[in-house]
Amino acid sequence: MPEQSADALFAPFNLGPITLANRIVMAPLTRNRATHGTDVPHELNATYYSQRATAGLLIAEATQISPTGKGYAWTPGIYSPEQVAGWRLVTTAVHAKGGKIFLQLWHVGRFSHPALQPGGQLPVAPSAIAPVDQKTFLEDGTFAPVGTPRALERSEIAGIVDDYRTATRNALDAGFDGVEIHAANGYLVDQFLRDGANKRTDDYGGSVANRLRFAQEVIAAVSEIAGPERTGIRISPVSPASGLSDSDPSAVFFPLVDAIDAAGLVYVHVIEGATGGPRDVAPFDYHALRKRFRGAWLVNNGYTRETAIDAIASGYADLVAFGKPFIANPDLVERLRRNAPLNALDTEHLFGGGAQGYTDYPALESAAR
Ligand code: 8OZ
Repeated sequence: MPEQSADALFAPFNLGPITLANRIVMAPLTRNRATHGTDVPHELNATYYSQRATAGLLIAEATQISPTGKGYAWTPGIYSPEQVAGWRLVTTAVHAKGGKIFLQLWHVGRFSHPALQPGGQLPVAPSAIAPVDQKTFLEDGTFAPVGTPRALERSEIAGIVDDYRTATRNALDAGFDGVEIHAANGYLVDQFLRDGANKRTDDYGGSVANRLRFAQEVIAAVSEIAGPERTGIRISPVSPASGLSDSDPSAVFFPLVDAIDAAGLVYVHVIEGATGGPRDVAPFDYHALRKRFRGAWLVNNGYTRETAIDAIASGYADLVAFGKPFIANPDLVERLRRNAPLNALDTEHLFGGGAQGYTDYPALESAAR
């Protein structure tokens, strides 16, 4: 491939009302470094994100919209005034460096544990079906099986949709440029979509149209507050993440993307293959999916400099998200520009802890010393 086509990756992009400096996006990455006990973001988190502000867009890590939306120790929330103030530190630091940042809105559904839930209650889900052989980790640092959730009463669902609305308002108050609905990786929205996790007999389960209902209500609620032009969504059509199963992903995700298109969301963020794993885990026609959406197409999973350039230059994608490379390389954009070597990932300090393996990765100049 001629080197000049690399320019495609570094060209600005208009994402709704905001202009991104380049096509490189920092994927949302769970790091479990919020304040213990309150799930409030703090200065260290602001440093981490601002170090990476040269990304065209940062998508801040999955953030629970309510106490019941939590499934792991020390993940941040966006439902208390203290959390909003903590996130404001992050957005202010990123904006000071000229960056743009969205917040990923998260409800884990069944992927939780009573010890992480208010009042030690069971986690909630579309149906009382446990994920297969899944563990999470608790605030005492131990791992525990996620167990069987409680099926939501139909009358409870509108309250959760309302929590998305409130969380969106809070995210905007905190200074985010927009929000991403987390509909991927086996969490609550994904659980409603899949026939392996959703066995409801009311109008939220059964037919594809019914299984899409919750996602569509969340999309409507979030975009009512943020505007569709500041609302994106992340999906993972074939990822077996969190032990999720589904008999026919195309039957769900083609009409879902049609609904996202009709709602006018600004981007679809698609994880191709198994999240953080093999891209070829199951066949799926991503190009056909892409053709159904008129907005920006953001792709993710195992992209390299070469495959990212190709995805943009060929016109398949508008934006490419990088996960692990952004953890280890705060200046990933500059490294990709120069085709410079990347730092190795410190896998010991991914989840929880302090600055080590978080804000201490060297940028190019200091790496060269
Ligand atoms: C890794 C560990 C915990 C959570 C996801 C939010 O997969 C996550 C997550 C990833 O979307």
